[in-house]
Amino acid sequence: MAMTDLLSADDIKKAVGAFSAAESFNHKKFFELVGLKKKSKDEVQKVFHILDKDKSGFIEEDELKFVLKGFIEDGRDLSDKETKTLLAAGDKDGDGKIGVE
Ligand SMILES: [Ca+2]
Repeated sequence: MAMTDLLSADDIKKAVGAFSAAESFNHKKFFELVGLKKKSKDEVQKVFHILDKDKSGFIEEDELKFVLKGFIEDGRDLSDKETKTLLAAGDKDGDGKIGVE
């Protein structure tokens, strides 16, 4: 399954483009722009599984860094600072990775 089967290619472009500047990434705004907020839990889980490249069931720090590339091929890499912020926001139990919940 490709990301564009779940989300509109236009929305993905818009969302990734909105955070093209360094240190500008805001995951809440990104999920809203990309249309994920309107998706069902099931669809959000499918997106999660696309981003979980090694199929570990978790999104680890090295997968988060390239999270925008998971949405669109020419998405930029997140900076280490952005990756850490995003990890902290999504990592509810503090184990250094993000689960599907
Ligand atoms: Ca993983």
